[in-house]
Amino acid sequence: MKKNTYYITTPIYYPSANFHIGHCYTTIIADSIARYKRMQGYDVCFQTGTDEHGQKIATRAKEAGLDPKSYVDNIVENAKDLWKSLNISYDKFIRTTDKFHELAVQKIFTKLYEQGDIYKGEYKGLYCTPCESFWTSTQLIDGKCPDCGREVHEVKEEAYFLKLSNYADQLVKYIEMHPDFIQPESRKNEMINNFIKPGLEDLCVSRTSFSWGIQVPFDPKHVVYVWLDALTNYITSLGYMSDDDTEFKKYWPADLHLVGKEITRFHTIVWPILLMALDLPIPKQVFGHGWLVINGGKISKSLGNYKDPREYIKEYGVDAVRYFVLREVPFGNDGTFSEEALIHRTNADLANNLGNLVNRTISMANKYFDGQIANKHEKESIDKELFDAVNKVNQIVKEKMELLHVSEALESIFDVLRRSNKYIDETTPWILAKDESNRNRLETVLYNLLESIRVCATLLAPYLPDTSKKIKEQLNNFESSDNYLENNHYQVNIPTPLFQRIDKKVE
Ligand code: ME8
Repeated sequence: MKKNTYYITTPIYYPSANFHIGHCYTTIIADSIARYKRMQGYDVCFQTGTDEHGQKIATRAKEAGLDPKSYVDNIVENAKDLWKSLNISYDKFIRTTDKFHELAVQKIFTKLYEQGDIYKGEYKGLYCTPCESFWTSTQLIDGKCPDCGREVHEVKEEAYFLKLSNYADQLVKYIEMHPDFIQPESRKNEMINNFIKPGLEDLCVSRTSFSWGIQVPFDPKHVVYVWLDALTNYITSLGYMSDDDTEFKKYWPADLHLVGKEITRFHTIVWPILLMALDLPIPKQVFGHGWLVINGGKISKSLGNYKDPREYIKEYGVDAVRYFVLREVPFGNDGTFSEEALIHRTNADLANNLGNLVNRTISMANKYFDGQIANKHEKESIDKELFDAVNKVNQIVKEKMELLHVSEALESIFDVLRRSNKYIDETTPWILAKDESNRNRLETVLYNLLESIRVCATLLAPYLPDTSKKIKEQLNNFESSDNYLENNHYQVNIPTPLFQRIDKKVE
């Protein structure tokens, strides 16, 4: 049977400096969604990558005394290592310096030129180099770039333009007919009211003032504007405009482009218009999430106000970092990253709630039954609430994940863990253990707890893959049903703590 496909992407990040926790944020969320969809049986293509051309990279490379390609090679290697240490399960990693991408971009540019969607003119205007964005004077805020607040400078050059204006009506119609296309809702209104309705100016899509980019094939003093180069990554990686477009036919249109809010504009205006001009289907959804901020400000490569995320992984464990990022910020909003908050979350949820539950239950199974537990079916009414919680949670997770409410999906699993800890307090196994006549009830109680832990571990796999695996190893049970089973059987291992409590004070 043919499986349903699911194509999910992160932005392709600028390798202008090593990545920070903000890049990890998007990538970890995308990874959890990709893993969740795989668990649901989808044929998933999860793509990330790097956006390597443009003036900003060229300048950085020069400052570092390297040619641009060697400069980005180092950063890409570092990024791949970071993704490995975060257990990011991407299927594809595209670099815009990949030859197949460069060739496809040239073909796309030529096609759009030949059919009249791209034309030659003169560009006079304002440019923000860090954002690689053009602005009109009315779009500036206090004379500065409205995205990053930095200086813009005037540029004047012969350039090619993409006729965005030709497609504005079609775009508005598309957005109105497809309410899920731009999410969350607030961003959709912002796009329509602030950008599309006031009128779309044609977009400058080539530059002549620097050479680190993809050459316009029929006019080689021009390089393709970095955003046109970058956006098309989502289709070139699948073989669009190449000899083998099997994957393109299989996975396109994308199900989800996950992006930060500041680049929603490119993904919901420029990108669909490019696709309309190419006569290709529009992605099903663009989700523009909020930012992780540090001390009230955006974490920024150019401000350098951050630590290498691997330091947190080394100190607190990969799943502590994944959990924090997934759980702390309601998806769509901004959230604050701090080491203190990371420690707090790890202690409260991972060490106390999850870790203690697993440790206490497996210890008791060993202590009272040499680790061998079967269901003795000696139920009591007090069990009902736990059963209900365990049997409902997969449905809750499913509903939350369909809305991309990842934080709430995780919360619902942790509610069951909390409920299970409460069940230990209610059933007091250590008191049951004192009386031989309670033996079957005691075994039933431990069985119920092991089933709850197993179901939660199964559901946690997309978010905390290492921890999920460790729990299943400790349970010595890899049954993947996400419901309470009546006749499972356990021969548990000796428990080892999943998370250590962290007592460190952060300055
Ligand atoms: O914009 N909080 O690359 P970029 C949350 N190359 N997410 C953050 C973040 C933060 N503090 N900082 C960065 C580009 N991100 C282009 C993209 S796509 C065709 C081209 C994440 O390196 C977030 O996803 O500046 C944001 O959109 C992206 O990194 C920007 O990465």
